[in-house]
Amino acid sequence: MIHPRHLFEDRGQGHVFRYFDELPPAQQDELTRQALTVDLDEIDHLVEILVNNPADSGITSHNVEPAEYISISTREQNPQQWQQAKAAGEQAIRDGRVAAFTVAGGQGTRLGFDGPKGTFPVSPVSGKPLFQIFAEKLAATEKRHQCTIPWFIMTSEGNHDDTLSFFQEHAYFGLKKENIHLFPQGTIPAVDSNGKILLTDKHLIALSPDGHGGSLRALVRSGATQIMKDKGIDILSCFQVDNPLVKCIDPVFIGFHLNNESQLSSKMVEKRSPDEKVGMFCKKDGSTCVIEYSDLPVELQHETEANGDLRFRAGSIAIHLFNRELIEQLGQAASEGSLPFHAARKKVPFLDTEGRFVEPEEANAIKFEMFIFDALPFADRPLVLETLREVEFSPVKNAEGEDSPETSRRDQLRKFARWLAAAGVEMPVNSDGTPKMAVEISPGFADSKETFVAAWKALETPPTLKDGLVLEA
Ligand code: UD2
Repeated sequence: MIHPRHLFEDRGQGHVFRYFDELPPAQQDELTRQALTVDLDEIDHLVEILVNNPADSGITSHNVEPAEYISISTREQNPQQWQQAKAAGEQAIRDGRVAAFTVAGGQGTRLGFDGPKGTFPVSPVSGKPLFQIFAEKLAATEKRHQCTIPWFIMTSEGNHDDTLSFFQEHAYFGLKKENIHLFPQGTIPAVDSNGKILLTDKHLIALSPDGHGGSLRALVRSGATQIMKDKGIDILSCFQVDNPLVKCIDPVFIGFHLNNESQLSSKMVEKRSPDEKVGMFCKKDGSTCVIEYSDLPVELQHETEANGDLRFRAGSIAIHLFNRELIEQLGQAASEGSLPFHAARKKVPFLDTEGRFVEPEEANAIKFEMFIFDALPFADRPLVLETLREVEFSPVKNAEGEDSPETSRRDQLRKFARWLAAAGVEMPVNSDGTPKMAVEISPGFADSKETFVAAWKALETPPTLKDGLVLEA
């Protein structure tokens, strides 16, 4: 076999092995192992199209319009359609056709939390971590529908071991270990502005996760799609690790997906302002897609309709249903028709030509990432369903301000207060709608307003509401 050193030299990337001869054998092995993971054809291609000849996004007011979506208002106008969707979704869940998938490979730098983000304590009273909230929601669905929901979790090289240990230490939060599948996503080297692969040490390539879009490749490579196939699972319910309000498995959404014979369905909420940093569902050259906030011209983001609503208001909350076949098709590494890469300029510490370690003050490198929503233009009959932000979206992204632990805690408490109110228990609230007492409802007790009302009414002696109460199964 040709040593990767020669392959790198042939592609003008021989500097990666500059220190090879002086390295101890273990470090030579490590560098060789890393080098073997690098697809040099792919790097050449990305450098050519994203570094040497970057094209602009090509997005103008002439080729982009808002995507169509099923408005939440149709739930009142056509309740039968929504009930029928729910029944169809529940049937698919009972038939064992659905698995869950969490993308949890991100580095979580904005939150400033040291550890995998899924281990972040997020529930408002008991401080349960995000992973536990999801596990309890999945367990509740399994119990209700007498089914098994395999759970796939994509980690990254940087957090895989810590994530696995966390699940082991907590006995998989009561789920069956054999139904939880953790696998790391792929990596890709960062390059400098001349397209040269960066080193972070004499024996280490500057590798970073290949974006949440890397999940499609990782699902195929890890054998997850094969497991799904063997179990007769054809729908994957995908969500991000940062949002405790997510309905991990939503029968209504699944029903709409099935009834529409969609290969890929997504949820949206109305953007809270033109500047909110979420991607928007659009149609570009006739295909449904998500355009990131940084790529849609600002004037389009501010456009309003006659009634004052934002024209591009369909914000992506990164909740999708994928048909297994679409993942199998798009997850073939570096195939024609696989997801495109995006380039981002970032600060990446590196080893300079003199072998000195440099921590740059300015962006010095280009990282390549795929985005999962770029599968939309490849999907047959994509569907976008509206949901309510207060019901389903309050992520933990930033240490402070919007989308922070504080706002997520507030939104969880408000949601629980609304469930209590629906059961006839009014909680005193502050002027901003936040309850004066912190009461938490665990997913094992109830995981929706309807199930809460039923569970509360079934209690022989309902507990007295007090600050710090946690309702458990
Ligand atoms: C994402 C979306 C944004 C909006 C928002 C909603 C992109 C580019 N933007 O913004 O449009 O939908 O979410 O919350 O997606 N992850 C990986 N591997 C990676 C990178 C990320 O698994 O290589 C995971 C990460 O663990 C997290 C999710 O993907 O669960 C989102 O990552 P992010 O926080 O970087 O995305 P954000 O908030 O910029």
